[in-house]
Amino acid sequence: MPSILAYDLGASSGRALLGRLNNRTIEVEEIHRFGNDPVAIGDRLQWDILRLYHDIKQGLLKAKHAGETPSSLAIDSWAVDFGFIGRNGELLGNPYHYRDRHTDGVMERTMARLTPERIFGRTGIQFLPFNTIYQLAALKEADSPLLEQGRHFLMIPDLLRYFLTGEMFGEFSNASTTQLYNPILGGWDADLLGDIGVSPALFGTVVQPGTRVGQTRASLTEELGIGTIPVYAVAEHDTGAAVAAVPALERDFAYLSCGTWSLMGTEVDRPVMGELAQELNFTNEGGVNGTFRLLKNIMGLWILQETRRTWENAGMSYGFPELVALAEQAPAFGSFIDPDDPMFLHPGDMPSRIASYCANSGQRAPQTPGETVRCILESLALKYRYVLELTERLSGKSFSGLHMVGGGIQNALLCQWSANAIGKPVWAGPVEGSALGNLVVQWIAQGELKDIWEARRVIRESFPVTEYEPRDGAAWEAAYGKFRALAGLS
Ligand code: ADP
Ligand code: LRH
Repeated sequence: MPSILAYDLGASSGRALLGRLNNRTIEVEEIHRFGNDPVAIGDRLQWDILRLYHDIKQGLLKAKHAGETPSSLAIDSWAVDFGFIGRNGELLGNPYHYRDRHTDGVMERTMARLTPERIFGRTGIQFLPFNTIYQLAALKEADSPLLEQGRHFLMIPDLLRYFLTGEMFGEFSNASTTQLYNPILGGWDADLLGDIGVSPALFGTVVQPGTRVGQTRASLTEELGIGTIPVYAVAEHDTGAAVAAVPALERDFAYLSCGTWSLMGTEVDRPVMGELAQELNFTNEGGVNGTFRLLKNIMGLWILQETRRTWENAGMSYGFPELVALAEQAPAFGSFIDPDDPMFLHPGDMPSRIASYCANSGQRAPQTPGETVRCILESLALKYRYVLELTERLSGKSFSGLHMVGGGIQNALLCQWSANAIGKPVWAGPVEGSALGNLVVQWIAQGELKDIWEARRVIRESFPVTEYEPRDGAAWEAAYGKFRALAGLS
């Protein structure tokens, strides 16, 4: 059985997985893992896009050295970010990181001018300050040469795919995250683009997940000494890929894609675009098979990543397992933060920000690394409960437990505390949700798997799922009340 190749690029790291479908069992081999470190230059924070392309080529070389000739490949990545191609076919500038401060205040100004009803009513997408629409509006306000000289807008996976194939296509799941894609009209929203003064001519064809969109170009195959490989568009939004891989056997399931971000919600057949969805700031991101992800972003393990980086810069180096062990030894329910407070969005000294949050809310600030990490993880688990309750309210569904996928499930303490907080079981697995979702969409496109439900069954049979039963109900119930009051969550 030939192998296929999936590249999954998260905001903190990327990996290349070779997958093989053997008698309804998926076998995977991670052939390349690489850091994805953004680079700050002056006031700007940018992605090192050429390094990411270099690592994609490294994945192809490692496959070759392992004696593998993948019969197809696809890329998924984090959402919302993009680059422009100029009239000579070359990339103009380095793509900005969505945490760059050039969008500060832009969402508020754009909402005031266009009205939230118009933006949400045309897209069904939640208001996040870094959505592509506000990044483009920021470039417009700053009179960026990119908008004058750009000829084609490509999102990150589309851009890397363009480097590989020379072909330019957008993809539905990732396009939906821009807040410029209209799911009712089924295309880019030219009126919204007009509202922010950006030409719709920059935006090209959007294909559905599972479309073949070219093959590796001759210059690349010659450079690497490999054969030509067909290239697919999958659910190129990593969260879309992760949800495709949730090993749920029932239709109405709740998921938490747990990595740099925590994305929690449920899958729906049609976008939920009413007043309540807008008021609760839920989103309807495009998925596979015409489905939508009704979900909410939660700031996630980003806060822990930045905490770790802050300590590392100060000469204290901790691995994630070590931080989890310190948290476990610290006293329970010392202090809480609302992880989604905007003060935690941008890179920086998270331990100090947590201390300020606690001071401002009349709490004792965590004093030790263990107390700090415990505060982050308990607060996340409590926020999961809050968002799960909102998801039930909005969708009218009732969930018997929560599926968790992604790198964050290696943190067994977080999984257990999530179960405790929601008072329901957590089913954790698989870790490499996005890469697996990427693989199965390629197999569906090639007729190797029937549809997404067969894919989920095969994933369920191929990878272990760890069940965490809820514990300490009364203590977590009391903590939830305190957390909600502190965070002002009615
Ligand atoms: P992304 O794809 O968004 O870059 P991942 O899905 O790779 O993120 O998840 C990264 C997160 O997983 C880290 O922030 C960290 O909190 C957690 N993590 C990774 N490895 C471990 C580990 N061995 N123990 C506990 N947590 C871990
Ligand atoms: C997770 C993710 C998330 C987006 C964010 C920008 O990696 O794609 O779904 O909101 O990055």
